[in-house]
Amino acid sequence: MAVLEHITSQEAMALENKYGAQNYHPLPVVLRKGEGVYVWDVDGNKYYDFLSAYSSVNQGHCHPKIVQALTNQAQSLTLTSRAFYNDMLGKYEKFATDYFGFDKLLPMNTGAEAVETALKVCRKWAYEVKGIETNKAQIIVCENNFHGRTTTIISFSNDPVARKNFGPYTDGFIKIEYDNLIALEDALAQNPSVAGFLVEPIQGEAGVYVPSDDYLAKAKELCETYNVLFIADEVQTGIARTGRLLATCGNCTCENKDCSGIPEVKPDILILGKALSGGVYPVSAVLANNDIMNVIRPGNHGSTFGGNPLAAAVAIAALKVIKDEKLTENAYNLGNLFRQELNKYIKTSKIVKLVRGKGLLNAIVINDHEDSDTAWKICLALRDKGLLAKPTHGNIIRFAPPLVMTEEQLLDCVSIIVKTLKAFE
Ligand code: IF1
Repeated sequence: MAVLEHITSQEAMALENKYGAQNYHPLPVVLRKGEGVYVWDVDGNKYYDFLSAYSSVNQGHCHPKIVQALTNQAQSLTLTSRAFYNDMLGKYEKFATDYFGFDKLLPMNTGAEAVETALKVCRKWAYEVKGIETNKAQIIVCENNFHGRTTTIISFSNDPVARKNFGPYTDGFIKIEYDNLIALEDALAQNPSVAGFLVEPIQGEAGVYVPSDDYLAKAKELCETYNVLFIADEVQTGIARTGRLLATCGNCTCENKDCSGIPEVKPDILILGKALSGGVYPVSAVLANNDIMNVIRPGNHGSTFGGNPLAAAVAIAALKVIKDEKLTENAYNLGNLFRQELNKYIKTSKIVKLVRGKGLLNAIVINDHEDSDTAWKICLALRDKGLLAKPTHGNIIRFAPPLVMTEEQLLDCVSIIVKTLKAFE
């Protein structure tokens, strides 16, 4: 078989199974093409994408403006490394810092790298600005967090599958319950060497767990009281996904006046990834103001690819699409509609306990124990009806379509989902 020849689903899956490391358990569907809210498999079957590459493809698959920016830039300059200046990085840094309201941006590639960067910035700030004793800085994290796959990040995960047999682990993290302000205040009061609090505004991997309305704002206040940096990991929740430009909405510039009464929170350090490129290219970033970011000096941190001109061009285009197409507002409105429609069905459902989420980051909880395979079977049935979603934690199914969906398409999807679920009652 020639490597570039058209292959069947069975062949593609067999190749990955034989030659690829087995670090994933994908839903059996082999995709070949994507456009907007749709993807197609190798046999030409069309599906609604209800995962959006874990909230990366917020702008829709292969958005023509983002792809155009990619191809234009690819024809003039792709990579210089940071040994030299390039003519795109500064433009992107100005654009993105204006867009999100911070003084400075540090460009990286993947979400995990950006989280690592934020942890390093926070620790250096702790020693050089706050005055914590060398090597004693602690960072508070939450139980059931997901921040990526590096050795330091999995050191403070409590998912045994992600962590077991990857030790020795990195020190310096204190784990507290999510959505628990008393636990946060206790940890701050008991540990004078705390440098930062790292938190997901909505816990994605934990099953789209939305905290109480005042949690983030109150947590930020506590951080201010104790002179501790509030670090928001918005890799998944950021960039319009939750019906706000950022789930913390710090200095939010979206025009959405009704944010369900949730107070705005401005993180000290903001971590972005995924949809920063619309899923076209790996682009991540850490944003902070000068009083924090200026602790980073030449040689302290870097990346061969971080800040490359291709990434810069793609990210500018991806962020423009969010505003031009009012995707924040669309996520907000369609998210409300989605939960409202699903709740009509859930009232009388025996198989689904509840739907939760914000904007177009939602999940349903299947009324079954965590290690049953019902959610997996539902996802296979959804696939057969033309909609792709993936279970998380056994009995939870995440629903996160591209934000370019129309109301008509969303209602079509609700009807597919409800019909499928009814067959499992
Ligand atoms: C995988 C979940 C999503 C993230 C937050 C950092 C990162 C992620 C809040 C790291 C990445 C991904 C990675 C993906 C599964 C996935 C995920 F199910 F695990 F929770 F999105 F929902 N911070 N999340 O969610 O970003 O280094 O991957 O670019 O397969 O591991 P990355």
